[in-house]
Amino acid sequence: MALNLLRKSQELFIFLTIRILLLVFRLISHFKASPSAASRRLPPVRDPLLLLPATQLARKIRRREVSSVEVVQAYIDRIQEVNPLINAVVKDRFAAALQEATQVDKLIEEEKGGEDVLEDRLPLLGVPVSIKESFAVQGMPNATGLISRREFVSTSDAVLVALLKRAGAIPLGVTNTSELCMWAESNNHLYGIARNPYDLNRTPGGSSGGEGSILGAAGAVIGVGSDIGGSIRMPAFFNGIFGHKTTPGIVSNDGQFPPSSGRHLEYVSNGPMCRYADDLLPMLRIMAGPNLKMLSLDMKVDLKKLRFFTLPDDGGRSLAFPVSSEIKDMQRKMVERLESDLGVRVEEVNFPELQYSTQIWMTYMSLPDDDGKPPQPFTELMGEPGPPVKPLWELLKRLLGMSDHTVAAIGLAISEMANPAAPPPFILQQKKSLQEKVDKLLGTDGVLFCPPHPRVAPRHHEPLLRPYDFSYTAIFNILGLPVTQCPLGLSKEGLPLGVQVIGGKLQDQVTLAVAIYLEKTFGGWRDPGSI
Ligand SMILES: *[C@@H]1O[C@H](CO)[C@@H](O)[C@H](O)[C@H]1NC(C)=O
Ligand SMILES: CC(=O)N[C@H]1CO[C@H](CO)[C@@H](O)[C@@H]1O
Repeated sequence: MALNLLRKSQELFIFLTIRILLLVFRLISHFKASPSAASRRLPPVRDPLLLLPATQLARKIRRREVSSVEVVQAYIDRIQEVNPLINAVVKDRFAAALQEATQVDKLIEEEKGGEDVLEDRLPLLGVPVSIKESFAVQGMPNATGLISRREFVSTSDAVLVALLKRAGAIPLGVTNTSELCMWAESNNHLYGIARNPYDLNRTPGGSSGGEGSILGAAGAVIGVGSDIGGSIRMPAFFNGIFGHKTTPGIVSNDGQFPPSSGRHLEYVSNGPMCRYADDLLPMLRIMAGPNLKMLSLDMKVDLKKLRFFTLPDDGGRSLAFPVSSEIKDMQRKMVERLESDLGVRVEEVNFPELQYSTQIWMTYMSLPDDDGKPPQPFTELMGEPGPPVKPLWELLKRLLGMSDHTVAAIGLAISEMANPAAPPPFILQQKKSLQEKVDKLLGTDGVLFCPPHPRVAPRHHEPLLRPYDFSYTAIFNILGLPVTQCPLGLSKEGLPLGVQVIGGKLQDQVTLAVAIYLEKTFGGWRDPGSI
C-alpha cells in the first residue's frame, strides 16, 4: 500500500511537472496569438424570440404565430453576432436550415389535422438545434478536433440526431469540443479554442464546450452533448445552462467519434443541454427513442415526497482541489431555501470513498470488457486514421510548436503509459462500497445535491494545472446515475454558479422535476450580455 502510494505520488509529481512546464509554453504562445479578444464582451440579446424555450417556440410555430423561417433566421443572426467572439460553432448549415424551415412553414400551412396532431408527431417542428461535432450530422465534419481527420465528412446522421430531426428540429451547425472529447476545455488545433460567453478569458469547459458556449450565449436554445467524465455537466455549469446526463443505456451512443465500446458503454451517456429547464424532458423523450419505456418520464413527481441529501464536498482529501467557498455557500443557501419552500429536511451526507474518486474513474475507464479486451488506447485514436502516435515524441514536437495535438491530449496519452497492468483491488473495493451506499441512499425517491466542480469557469489553460478537478462529475459516470446540472445564479465576478442534482438509477424524471423547481426559484439562465 505504502509503496503503491509512493509510486503514485512520484507519477503525479512527474505528470504535474510536465504539465507546468507545458503550461508556461502554452501561455506564452497564447498571449502572443490573441491579445485583444479577451477584453470584449458579448452583446445583449435584443430579439425576444431568442428568449423563449424550444417547446414554446414549437407551439408558436404550429399556431402560425411565428414562422419557422423567422425563428431560424433569428438564431442565425445571433450566431453570426456572437460566434466570432466565442468560436463555439465550427461548421454551420445555415442555407440548408433555412430551406428546411421554409418546408416546415409550408407543411404547417397545409396540415389539416390541427395543432394536436402536429404536436404528437413533430413536437419540435421548426425549432433550431445545435449539435456537438463528435455526433454525426450528415454533411458536417466528422473530425472531433483532429487535424488528421480534417477532410472527414459524416455520410449519415447519428441515431439521436436522426430522432431529433424526425421530431422536426432543424440543426444549425456543429460545435467545438476538446481533442477527441477527452479534456476539460474545448480547444484543438483544427478549430481553435472556444470561449466562455460570461468572460472570454475563460473556458466554456469540455468536452461539450462549444455546445455550452453557444447555448450560454443565446446562439442556441437546445443542444446535445455526451458525457463520460462530466462533458455535459461541466460545460453546462461553466456556461450557466441546464445539462442532463441520462441514465446510461437509454440514449443511443451510435454515430459518434470516437466510438464507445466495451465497459465505456456503462459510463458514457448522452443527453440534452438547454437554456430552459422545461425543454429537458421533452428532449429526452425524443432522444430516448425506443428506450423511452425504460424510464418513467410520465410519472408525476411530488417534490414534497422526495428524500433530499446534500454532499458539500468529497471531504477535501481527493486529488481534486477543495471546493471554493462561493460554490459551497450557494449550495447551502439552496438547501435552506428548498427546506423552507417544500417543508422537507435535507440531510447532509459524506462518503469516505470519495477521496479516491479520481482513481476509481481511471481504474474503471481502463477495465477490459467481458471478453478481456482492453479499451482502445488513446494513442490509437489520436493517430486516426493513421498509426498510433508516440506520446513522448509528440511532447517534444509540441515543445517546438510542431505537433498537431494539444497539450491535454498528449498529457493524457502519457498518463495512459502509467496505467497499472491490473486494476488495484483496493480501488475496486472502494467503488463497490460507494455504489452500495449511494444506491441504497437514493432508491427511487432520493435526490442528492453535489458541487459540479471545485470552482467556477477557470481561465483558459488553467485546467492543465488542476487536471483532477473533473472528479466531482466523473464519479457519477462510474456509479451509472442520472444527473441534471442546474444553474444557481452568478458569482461576485458574474460567472455561473450551479449544482448537480443526482437521482437513483433510471429515475431521470426526479432530477428533471427538481431542475424545474430550481429554475423557478433561482432564475435559471441569465443573458451574459446584460450582466
Ligand atoms: C466517422 O468516422 C468514423 C471513423 O473514421 C467512421 O467509422 C464513421 O462511419 C464516420 N461516420 C459517418 C456518419 O460518416
Ligand atoms: C478561432 C478559430 O480558429 N476559428 C476556426 C474555427 O473553425 C473554423 C472551421 O474550421 C475555422 O474557419 C475558424 O478559423
